[in-house]
Amino acid sequence: MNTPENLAQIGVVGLAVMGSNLARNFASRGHTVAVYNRSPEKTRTLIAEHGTDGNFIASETIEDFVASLERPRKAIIMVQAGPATDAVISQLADAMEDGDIIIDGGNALFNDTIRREKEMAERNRHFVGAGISGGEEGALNGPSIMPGGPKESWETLGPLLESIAAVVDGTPCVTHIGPDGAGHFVKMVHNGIEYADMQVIGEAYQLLRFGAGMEPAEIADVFAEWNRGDLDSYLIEITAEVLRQVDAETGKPLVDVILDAAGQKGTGRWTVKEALDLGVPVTGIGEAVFARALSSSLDQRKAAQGNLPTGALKTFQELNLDKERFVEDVRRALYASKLVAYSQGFDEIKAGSDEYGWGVDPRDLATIWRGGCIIRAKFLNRIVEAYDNDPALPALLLDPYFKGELGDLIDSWREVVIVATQLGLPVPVFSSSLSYYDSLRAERLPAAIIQGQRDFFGAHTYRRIDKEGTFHTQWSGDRSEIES
Ligand code: NBP
Repeated sequence: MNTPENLAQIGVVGLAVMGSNLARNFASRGHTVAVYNRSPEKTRTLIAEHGTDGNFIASETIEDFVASLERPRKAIIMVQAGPATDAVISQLADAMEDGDIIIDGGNALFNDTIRREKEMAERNRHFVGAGISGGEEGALNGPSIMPGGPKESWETLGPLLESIAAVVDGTPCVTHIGPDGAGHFVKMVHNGIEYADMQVIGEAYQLLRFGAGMEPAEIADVFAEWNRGDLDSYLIEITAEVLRQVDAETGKPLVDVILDAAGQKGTGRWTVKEALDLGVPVTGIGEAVFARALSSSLDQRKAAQGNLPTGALKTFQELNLDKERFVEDVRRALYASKLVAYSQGFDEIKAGSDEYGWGVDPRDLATIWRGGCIIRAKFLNRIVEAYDNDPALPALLLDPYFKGELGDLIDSWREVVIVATQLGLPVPVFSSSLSYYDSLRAERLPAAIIQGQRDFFGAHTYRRIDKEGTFHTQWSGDRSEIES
């Protein structure tokens, strides 16, 4: 029988990579942690290996697990997203009582979170969908946490989550994002931005390796150097580590023996699908998702390799490029493309927040993404400042600081896209981001032609720049214009 003194403040269900590390994190901050996993072996392993690192209460049934939690009970689910999460929610809700809090820390689709919260509210259970970023290391030492759900749950949960989150400049990387699915929506877009961030780094590598002909170890030094400037970030840092790694079996750089087919678990794809529904052009994230898909189309790539006309390509030497200058140009192109991806990601978050009535503050996100998560970067401080200066900023790119940066970056960015084309090297995010940038600032877009075509074949009408109203040209008649 559990007495109030030996009850757990928090419970974790699902003790695979993320759950076991999160449970250890809670225990290391002095909390008593209840732990449960469907197959008891994982629970036993956790207790055998780390049971003495803190106070754990291990259970082998969900009922015992729930009974070991202090009221209101708080249990974080860290199981596979989808049906497994629904199964665990249902078991927990059955064993819990009114006012208890179920937190889903997995990568759930935000629409599922909205549905689950409604279902739980009907049963007087609080449900909080919380995005957790930082992978295994973050879960153990301090992740970035994006909880949604009811504000009143945050009052109870806040201090617990703050105690395990990463901390930057004294601020924990967690805050209440907004109601129901807001937390998981924001985590989804975070992951989408992560896809774009990884891809632009990949494109920079590709240009230095197969354009400038640099070796992986030399490129690792370049990335390490970049990590001391504006691009200072976790992803740049680990890229240098990956590039330095030598394969023990072959003695080759590890990057040369890894199959170049990128995997994905779905959050990038969801970001793009949702952006399509919201009508927000997240071209950088979209190209990054498609680049992974293309890389994995191995049969198609094999059929095309050496088998399609290239046109008159040039070599790096033929282009008479200075290597040092080119490296700097590539850094600038990467930075500019990354800026576009973040600007687009924040646009999607604003559109989602408006659509679902969440009231998400973009400044909060830039703040809690500074530590713990995969896209943590020095650059996020600048985003915080941008929203401090103008909370209603129409686009991140229009912030005066970033505009100034773009003024310094733009010539190199254009040059790199031109050179990549001449070398025949793919730079989908560098080039599409530049097109997005040029589209955004264009005085006139070819959309006028599209409106003309639509009116021609489907009488879809158009608006004019010089007067109010909608108009139609009688294309199959005398081609006079009528107001419709
Ligand atoms: P996995 O996503 O690999 O899931 C494994 C866990 O789910 C095990 O504990 C397993 O129990 C449990 N599980 C399954 Br599968 N089906 C179940 C069911 N029907 N009932 C109960 N439990 C079930 O674990 P993970 O990689 O630790 O990730 C956990 C969550 O965190 C996921 O939603 C993931 O997307 C998210 N996430 C992961 C990362 C990361 O870096 N890995 C980062 C951020 C978020 P068993 O042991 O009995 O099979």
